[in-house]
Amino acid sequence: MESCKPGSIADLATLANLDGKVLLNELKVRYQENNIYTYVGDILVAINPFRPLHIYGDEETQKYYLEKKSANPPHIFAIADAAYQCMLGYGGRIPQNQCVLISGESGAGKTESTKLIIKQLIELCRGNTQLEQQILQVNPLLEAFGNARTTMNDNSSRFGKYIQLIFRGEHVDGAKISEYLLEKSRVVHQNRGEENFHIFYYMFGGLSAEQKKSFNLLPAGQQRYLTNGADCLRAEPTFFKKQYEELVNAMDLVGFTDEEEDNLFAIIASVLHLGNVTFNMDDNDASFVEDENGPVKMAARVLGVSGEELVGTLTNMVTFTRGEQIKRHYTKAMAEDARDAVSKALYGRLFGWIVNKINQLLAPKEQSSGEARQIGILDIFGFEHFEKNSFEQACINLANEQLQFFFNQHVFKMEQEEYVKEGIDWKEIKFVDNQPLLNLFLNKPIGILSLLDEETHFPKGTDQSLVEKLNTHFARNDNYGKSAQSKSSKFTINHYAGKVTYDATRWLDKNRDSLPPGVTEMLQSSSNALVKLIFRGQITRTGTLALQARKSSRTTRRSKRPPAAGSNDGGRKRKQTVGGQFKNSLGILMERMMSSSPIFVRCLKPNHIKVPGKFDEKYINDQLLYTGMLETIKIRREGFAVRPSFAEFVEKYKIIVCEAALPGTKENCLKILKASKITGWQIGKTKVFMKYYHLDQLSDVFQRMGVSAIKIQKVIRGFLG
Ligand code: AOV
Ligand code: MG
Repeated sequence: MESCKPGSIADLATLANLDGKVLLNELKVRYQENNIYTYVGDILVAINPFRPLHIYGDEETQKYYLEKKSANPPHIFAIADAAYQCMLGYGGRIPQNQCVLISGESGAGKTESTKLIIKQLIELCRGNTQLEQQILQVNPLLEAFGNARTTMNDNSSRFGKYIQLIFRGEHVDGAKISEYLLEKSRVVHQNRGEENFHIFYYMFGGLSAEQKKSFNLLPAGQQRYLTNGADCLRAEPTFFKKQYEELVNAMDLVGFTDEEEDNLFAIIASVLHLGNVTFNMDDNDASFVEDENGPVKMAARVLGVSGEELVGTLTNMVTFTRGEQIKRHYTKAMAEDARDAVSKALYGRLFGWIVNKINQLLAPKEQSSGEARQIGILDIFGFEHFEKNSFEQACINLANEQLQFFFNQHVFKMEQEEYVKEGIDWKEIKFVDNQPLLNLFLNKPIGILSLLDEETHFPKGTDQSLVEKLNTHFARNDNYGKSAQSKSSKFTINHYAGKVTYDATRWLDKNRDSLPPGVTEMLQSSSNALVKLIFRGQITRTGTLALQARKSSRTTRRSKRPPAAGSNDGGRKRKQTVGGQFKNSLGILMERMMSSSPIFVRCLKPNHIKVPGKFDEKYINDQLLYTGMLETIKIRREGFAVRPSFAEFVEKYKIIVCEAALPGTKENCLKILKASKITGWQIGKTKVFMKYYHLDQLSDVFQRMGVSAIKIQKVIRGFLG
């Protein structure tokens, strides 16, 4: 074990004296020397530098090219290299699908890490194909539509994504993106100091005067959807223009047509017009559009629908009672909700369509031969804790709980179970199990999401009655805290990464995510081909297009809000709730992860204020604590990262005892281990348990025996990863 000056240890699992202080100091010194990457055995820790570091150029690309991990300092490129080599089954290993799981709170550097991994993976393939260039453009494209400035991160991902790169042999053959829960509510409302999705600002920076005119766009400062979060708009026209140009370039490269791009910008423009539509009420509380020749007309024109029809669907609904047609007017608040629901649906479906389109354009070629392997990269929205936390934050934080759970399962649970099963001498390493948190959210029928669904479907359910139910059911749950005030819409959850107080206002609506009646039919008849397309079918979370049955405009439901299309028709199947869908997609994601070999990257955020050079010890220490870093280091130090079966071990190391044909038995393993003079290993019932550093030590033994270095590399690689 090493014991050198602080900051010199590339792998924390080799630390001689391990405690929280030593760990923190080690990371601090390294960070101050711009060494943002550190290993914990096979796990990479990355601390956000918040400044461009020149460590991702050609030189590094070459350095981390089919190398042994210990050959170079820790680096995100080494993770790409390891994933690539393991996927291909370098050195006689069994080729296996890989997934890189990147965790960390909002602004810690997950998305940047994802992009760097993809960049290096493409370098490793070296096919120089059009497909590779397309894949590199996917991230900037998605970020324009799916990222936004928040108080925690200037380029915050407002959706989760799992990118699968599909390989045939050494070359990439296609890519597939799965997206999780775009935060659509941001389109119509942003909290103080936050922005709408980047695309809105890029558009104002980049569209020509004629284009803006053709969409009848008012200046950005007069767009209600862009001005409700910030006191004034960020004035960075050159930056936005550059971003716009890059986006259009990316869309062209990936394969979007000019017509598709035009239609797409028309939809964005229509959302802005909708945002400017205002309502008033007559003496009977019936709403009407304030200026029928104003924004609503523009919205209708750009959307390719009739202005009258749009006004109608925003302000009233038509019901049939005993064959008679009855018009029911919305109140002002209901009309505003209807307007925002249409905007969110337009944007959300547009995003779904973009992902779907990318998947079509980058799909693996069907005629490809050979078996396909994958490397998946998971980049979700990081743990969030704002002043105000709503349904979106609850889902985001649940996803983070799930990922932490998976990490625990893999690093602590499964590994230690194997030690017990194999009967080796092992002292259990404890870890904080967050299963109770997952149960609190996911249990049926008494979990937050189930109770939310129940309340959503219950005719008399309200946000308030939901909170009351939660308070009753979880009164004795240590991870749940009800508000001290009675009749409060707030409650607190004690997440693995800290306490978050949520406000349940509008949760039922958000979970229902319904459109006012008539909207779908209206948009299906649009003269904009893209509007027509995205409302023709239901774009599902997995990016597939499933045709939706046409809904009747009949409605019998009594509600103060515009009733849900599809949830109002008695015998027909209920529309799945947002929470329910999210739960399903998390489940699918976990299955995918379980069936591949995981590689973990832990991103840490050095300070709250997003500045370079500031290592906030307390803040980092909190993150080290809640991610279980000390325990992780301990298990990597004391555990046995390399666990070949007897047969595998004998096959690879029999040269040490100078025998060409040797059966893979326990006795023969012991014979080789003793001959090699390495110490610290254990032998189980079916496997040899070795430390990761034994690989290098065995390599030295080979060297002493005069076996050529190349050959050693090949043999040793068999156990790496
Ligand atoms: P996140 O993905 O983890 O947050 P990002 O990857 O967007 O965080 O990183 C936030 C910002 O930190 C970036 O926009 C960069 O300015 C900076 N940054 C991160 N990594 C690096 C790096 N390796 N080198 C230089 N700058 C970096 V969120 O999406 O909000 O959870 O949901
Ligand atoms: Mg991100």
